[in-house]
Amino acid sequence: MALEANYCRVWLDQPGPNGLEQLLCVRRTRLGKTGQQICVGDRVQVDGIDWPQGRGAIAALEPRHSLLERPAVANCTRVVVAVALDQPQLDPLQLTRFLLTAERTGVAVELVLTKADLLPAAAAQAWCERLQGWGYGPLLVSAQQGTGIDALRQRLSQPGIAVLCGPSGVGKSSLINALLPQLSLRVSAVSGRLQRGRHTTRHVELYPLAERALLADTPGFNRPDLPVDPGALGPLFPEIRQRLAHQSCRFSNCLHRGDPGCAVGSGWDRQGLYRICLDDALAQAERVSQRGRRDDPQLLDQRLRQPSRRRRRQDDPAAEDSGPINQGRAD
Ligand SMILES: Nc1nc2c(ncn2[C@@H]2O[C@H](COP(=O)(O)OP(=O)(O)OP(=O)(O)O)[C@@H](O)[C@H]2O)c(=O)[nH]1
Ligand SMILES: [Mg+2]
Ligand SMILES: [Zn+2]
Repeated sequence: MALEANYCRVWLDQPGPNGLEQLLCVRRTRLGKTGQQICVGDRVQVDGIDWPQGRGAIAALEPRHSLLERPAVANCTRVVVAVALDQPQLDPLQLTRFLLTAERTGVAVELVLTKADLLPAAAAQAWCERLQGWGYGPLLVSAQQGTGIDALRQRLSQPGIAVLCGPSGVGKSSLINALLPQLSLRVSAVSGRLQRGRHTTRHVELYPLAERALLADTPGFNRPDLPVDPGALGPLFPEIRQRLAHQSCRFSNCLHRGDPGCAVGSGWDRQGLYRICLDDALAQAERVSQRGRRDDPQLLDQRLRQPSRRRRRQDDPAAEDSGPINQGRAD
């Protein structure tokens, strides 16, 4: 359910004596040696249980069905990307990067537009229509006014693990508070000229929303990473998937840059955003291959497989804003 310093909080399949539902568990060193990292959402086996103290030890990690890399959540069945209509302003490039991360899991992706109370209804509706063109069915919500909360509850109450992710300050924790008022999670006002969030939520945590349905609150961050392989980018855009369902490009390694014989073609809304992401992914791949040529070429393959140092530091979302690499580009 949550990782707390050296402990994992584990929800039991069946309650223990006195109806105990959760245990605070240490990780067996064996898990560490095989290099297996436990994520929130993982199914684990627990032994050495001390029922009166509510303590135990994690002995084994079960295979995962899916993994959202950042924020790290295993076995999610639905990724809900939340962005605010205003405060902070909706940035289509940033939203696209969040959607790409969500699409990479292969599970259902949903889009929620928060703070609907801050825009006139017509402007909010215009965003909905634009995002429908991207292949999503956005849900308009306002945690402040209670709009859309019942519809959101319905979407998220199916068995499984839903993850709420998105930039800091868009109101993720506020939405969970609206769904589960008894929690009263900490929220804080956006600040500065750009109305940025303040990284209020610091850890991923799962909350039971309905029978067998869990919902994760996650720390917001501003710039999700792109896939390492530029060729993997296209299929993460529903618009490209849809076009390629009817026709294929002349070359199987086509990067859909409008070359002759490309079936994706032009004139779609996110074409410019796709090109920006593609150029970033190509530049990133070039940097990796240059480093690989300088050092041991065998490292290259490994580097492609390993999460970046930046990603490994994700437990500290505040560190995220420190480097020039994180200065978001305006769309
Ligand atoms: N006007 C308006 N403000 C909202 C709404 N939902 C949340 N807010 C405000 O937005 C600010 C940020 O909300 P949080 O819930 O802390 O945002 P978050 O996405 O959890 O942020 P991080 O934990 O930093 O990722 C708070 O001041 C909330 O009161 C809404 O529907 N309308
Ligand atoms: Mg929060
Ligand atoms: Zn193509």
